[in-house]
Amino acid sequence: MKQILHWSQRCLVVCILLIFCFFWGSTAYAIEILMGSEGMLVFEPCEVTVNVGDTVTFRNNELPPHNMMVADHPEYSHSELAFAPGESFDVTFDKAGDYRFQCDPHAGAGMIGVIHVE
Ligand SMILES: [Cu+2]
Repeated sequence: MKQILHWSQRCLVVCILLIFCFFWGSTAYAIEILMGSEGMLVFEPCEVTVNVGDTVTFRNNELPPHNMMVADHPEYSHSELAFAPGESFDVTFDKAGDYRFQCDPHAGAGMIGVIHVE
């Protein structure tokens, strides 16, 4: 019984995060993405829309280390792992497109995202 509660609570948290991702994806304005937010292996928000030339800040939150690798775009990737709390790096997107990215150590846990540059 205790295990069922635990499982359903985890499911609820995941559902809430997915809803947040959906809404933030459509109405992003503050361009900062937290890595490992609220003790979950996620980028938050995990989907943002920015304009060409905008800079996105990736900031360490919890469960480090994290990095940010953009599929097929090493020029936007940050392979170095961030270990320190609050550590951050900036990435400027100078070409339009949809950029899927992941945290290499945690991609298997679902730490992935997408940045739409328009
Ligand atoms: Cu990570």
